[in-house]
Amino acid sequence: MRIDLRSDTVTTPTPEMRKAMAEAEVGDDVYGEDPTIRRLEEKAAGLLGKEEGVYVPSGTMGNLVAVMTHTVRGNEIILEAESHIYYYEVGGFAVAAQVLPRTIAGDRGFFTVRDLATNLRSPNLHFPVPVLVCLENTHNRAGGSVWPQEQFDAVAQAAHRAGLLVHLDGARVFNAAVYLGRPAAEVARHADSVMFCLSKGLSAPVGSVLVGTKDFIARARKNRKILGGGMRQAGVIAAAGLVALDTMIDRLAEDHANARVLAEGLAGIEGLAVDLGGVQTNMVMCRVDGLGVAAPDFVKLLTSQGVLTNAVDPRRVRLVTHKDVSSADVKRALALIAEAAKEARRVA
Ligand code: TLP
Repeated sequence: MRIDLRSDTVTTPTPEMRKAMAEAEVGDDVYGEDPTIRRLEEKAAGLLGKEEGVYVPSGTMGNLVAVMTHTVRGNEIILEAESHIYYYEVGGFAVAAQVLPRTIAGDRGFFTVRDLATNLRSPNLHFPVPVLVCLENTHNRAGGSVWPQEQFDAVAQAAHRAGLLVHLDGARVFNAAVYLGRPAAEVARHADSVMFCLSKGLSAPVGSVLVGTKDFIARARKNRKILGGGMRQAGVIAAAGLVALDTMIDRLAEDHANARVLAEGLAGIEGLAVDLGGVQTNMVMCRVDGLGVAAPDFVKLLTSQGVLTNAVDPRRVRLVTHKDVSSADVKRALALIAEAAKEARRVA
């Protein structure tokens, strides 16, 4: 049996989710008549401490709707240079929202109040108007790192003082909350809007929720419609999202514990290197250059052994734990990876 460590997006719905999906009460959500979606949106808003929510098909659409709703054409948005919105969302902010990015190089995905201040140019005829700061927690390309809460709050408050709004790409905000031992509402307290995914560690098959003020969500609904995200009787999938929020948040701690074991095991394999201090949630970034092979080649070798991973750049492989990877799978994966590393070193 293969062990799929490519992403927590590969998780499959639980039996309880499938049952809830089969029995979901539905209606036409474009008319606001799907009771299951309405329940999901309310619950999501409550958990994040915001007024309202809107269900969207994907995290990418949730982030894009947020950017479209907070900005007008020609505005500037400020993002960390390796952020998902900037790096992995096909430049949707430029295509659909027609805004310009200003990127800040972060440390483990985070930047400081000072970094923000340096990047906020004083108003000038020549400059686009900055209106939005996007933060990511946990930070994907930094390896699932969690913003220190004081730093997150300080940056968000500094953005507000400068008259900017704050959007949180909280695809994995519940992983951050579990790591910090705080409610997600507290983690996201200073964000004006938050997008989080039901379809990652929480294991629902589809969907994300964007939350914010009542007025923001009303405008976001229109932008979701523009993007074709009005999904009619989507209560059948939202039902799984409700089960995810009821049953899958606390168990993320298991994924974090498995990631820690995985990271420590990898760090002990000759030719591999892991920054153990950076492993906080369910991801491990593993440097493979010590093997003398490029990350995509090592990924191919691992795949042939039944261990699925992703290369995130020429030197790093990402491994993600989730509910369909047990602690026994982690042990087995480590043994297979150790063999593959030996083989890679032999041929290099
Ligand atoms: N991330 C995926 C890939 O796109 C890289 C993954 O496997 O990790 N924000 C963050 C921080 C994300 O990690 C992702 C997905 C998204 C947004 C987009 O979510 P979806 O895939 O639902 O569009």
